[in-house]
Amino acid sequence: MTVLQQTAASPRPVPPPAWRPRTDPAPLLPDQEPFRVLGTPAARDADPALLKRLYAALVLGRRYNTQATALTRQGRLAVYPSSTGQEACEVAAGQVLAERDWLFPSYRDTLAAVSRGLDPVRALTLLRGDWHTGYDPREHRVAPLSTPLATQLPHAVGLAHAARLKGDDVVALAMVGDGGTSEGDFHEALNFAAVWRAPVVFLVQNNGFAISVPLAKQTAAPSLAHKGVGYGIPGRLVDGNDAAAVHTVLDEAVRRARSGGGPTLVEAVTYRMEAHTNADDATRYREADEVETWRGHDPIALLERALREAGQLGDADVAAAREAAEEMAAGLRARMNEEPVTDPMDLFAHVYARRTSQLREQAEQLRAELDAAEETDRTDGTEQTEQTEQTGEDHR
Ligand SMILES: Cc1ncc(C[n+]2csc(CCOP(=O)(O)OP(=O)(O)O)c2C)c(N)n1
Ligand SMILES: [Mg+2]
Repeated sequence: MTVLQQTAASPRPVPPPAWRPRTDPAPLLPDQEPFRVLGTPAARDADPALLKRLYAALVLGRRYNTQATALTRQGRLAVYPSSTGQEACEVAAGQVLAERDWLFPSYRDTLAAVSRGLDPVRALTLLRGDWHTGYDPREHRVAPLSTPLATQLPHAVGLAHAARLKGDDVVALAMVGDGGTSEGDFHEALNFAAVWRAPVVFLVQNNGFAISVPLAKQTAAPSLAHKGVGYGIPGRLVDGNDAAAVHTVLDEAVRRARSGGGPTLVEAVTYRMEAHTNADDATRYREADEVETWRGHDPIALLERALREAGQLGDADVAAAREAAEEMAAGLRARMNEEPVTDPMDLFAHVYARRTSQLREQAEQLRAELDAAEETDRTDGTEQTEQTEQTGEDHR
């Protein structure tokens, strides 16, 4: 019995015509296999200058990841969620947007923000635990690196929708992990984006894990790209380690959004090569063989091989990319080794436009404690000097 027959025979009111699907779901369905460019005939059509730019950015990005991880071991960085192995997604996301567009990264997407032009040290301020976001989001149009999962997605939709209402030509690209697609915010963001036809692109980096939870325990969906279909959003599946493919798919999605075509959900299939962060031990929940298999699908090696085979990259280019990466890493080390100047009172800055009574009270309490500590230091210092003068002792 169809719904119509059912309603005709029953005393229930006939639903309005809008119950019918308004969109043919077929074109929304993602391809069965992730889209690839490198090693396929599509590589012949790719712009060699773009591919070389992506290659240099990948080499730089990998070095950024290894350097930031080293800084956690040296106690210079509290935590670093590395994107090693995911650089193709990071770099493509960082470079595909126009200057007027907005990027909404998660905590793992520092590299995307840096690829978009953000200062590498400022990008790490939050992860060093020094200050709030660490950078002015308006400078490069990069929203704060979001630690609460998926909360950046409704923000991206709101910004994109507001921009369109104002007549501004702005696209928002929002990044989220596979685990983040189980969050309510993910679903709310997709629904609003679709209903409003907001100029937004969702990039899901499916890196196989949400900390220790593998994808198979996270979802029973055919793919994460399929999750768009229920909202009327087309899903695209792409090889997340193929920088040329990720850039192509994101570029198409950005163009579509810009021309009023609405949102796209892109799932990039990739792999988290390192532990979740430096605070995690991935050997407790996954096999070394799996990691080795993915090492054979390394985003830098894939692009380097394709470019070399096409005669578009030589030893000198590779050496230049590596040299630039070492230079960046040396600069990052030097600057991260400087002692940061912080004011504990900044804890209360930029939380609310107008401070709540509780926050005012807490700020006053902290101010009093800091003043008292300063006073103790000062009197201790004076007593120490007086003692030294009296006894002639020097406690160095
Ligand atoms: C709302 C919320 N719930 C839980 C957490 C704790 N948490 C931090 S990272 C993480 C896993 C996220 O996995 P995924 O979305 O796949 O991103 P990935 O770390 O793999 O990039 C969880 C559960 C959080 N940060 N925010
Ligand atoms: Mg993940």
